[in-house]
Amino acid sequence: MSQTCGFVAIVGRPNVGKSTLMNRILGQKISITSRRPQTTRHQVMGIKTAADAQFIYVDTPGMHIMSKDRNKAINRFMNQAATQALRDVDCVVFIIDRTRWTDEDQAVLKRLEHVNAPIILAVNKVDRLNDKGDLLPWLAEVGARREFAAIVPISAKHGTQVDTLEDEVAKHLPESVHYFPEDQITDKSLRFMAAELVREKVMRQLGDELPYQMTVEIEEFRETERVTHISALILVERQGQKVILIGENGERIKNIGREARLDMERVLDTKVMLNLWVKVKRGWSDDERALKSLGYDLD
Ligand SMILES: Nc1nc2c(ncn2[C@@H]2O[C@H](COP(=O)(O)OP(=O)(O)OP(=O)(O)O)[C@@H](O)[C@H]2O)c(=O)[nH]1
Ligand SMILES: [Mg+2]
Repeated sequence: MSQTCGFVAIVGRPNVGKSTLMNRILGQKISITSRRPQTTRHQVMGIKTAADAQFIYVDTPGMHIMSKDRNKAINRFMNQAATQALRDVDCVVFIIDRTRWTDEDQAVLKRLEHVNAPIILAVNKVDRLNDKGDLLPWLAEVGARREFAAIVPISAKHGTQVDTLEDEVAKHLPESVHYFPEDQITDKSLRFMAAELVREKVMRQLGDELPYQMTVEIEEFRETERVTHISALILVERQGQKVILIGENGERIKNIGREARLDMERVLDTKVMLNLWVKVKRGWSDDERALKSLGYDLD
């Protein structure tokens, strides 16, 4: 009996639904999502083993065009992480948002020029298409921009046609033994996932007040028989951001903590005691050494 196994990069500009798609395929939250662009910062693997096929999906940070003031180390790191995922993959899923086509989509397409692996175009968020009649002409138009192995309209959020997309991906998995045990679903540690869940709640609860100048560091992760004790430090760039994050009478940070804890309990399948701290660390997002110590490793 022959087995297949391969790497599948999920790429696209920020906010098109890459992480939502990966979670949908895996059937659980592996990668954090939010309404704001640039939610994902690291490559995150989602591993799905179905009978003889093992799919190793790699969710990536949205590829973005860096404007001058945002040409910070953290942005370089994110673009690099996205580009690296394209090396040696067996298949690429390129996601766009409905019939919108921006300069950033164009830039992603350009980066795919040198990729030899088959590229499947996923036209996402079709549940939000106002006029379904726009779809067919658009598929023809976008399909002329390069050769795609397939074009599949999907809704990652609602699961529409995601199985069709998976079937298309399956065609490109090479014959190979499986790289991961059947029950492994990600390459990330529980510690990493705990930090990401805190970051997700911050991204979701704050409006535009908080730019992308926030990161989370886990200071303690201690599992006892019945409870997991987690202390997380939220690093921001400025005092004003700290004030916003804490909120009036600490209400906001309390909400963030409660939501993060509930998600953690689901992922860890234990009770969680979560402590959150907020600290100002000026310049962390543009300091390569600080980034490295926070787990963002530029090479
Ligand atoms: N209506 C609708 N919304 C979607 C769909 N897929 C994703 N979204 C929403 O789009 C937003 C962005 O989704 P993400 O999965 O975080 O997007 P991403 O491409 O991973 O974004 P970055 O990590 O920032 O590059 C979230 O609010 C999702 O709920 C979809 O099929 N339909
Ligand atoms: Mg993402």
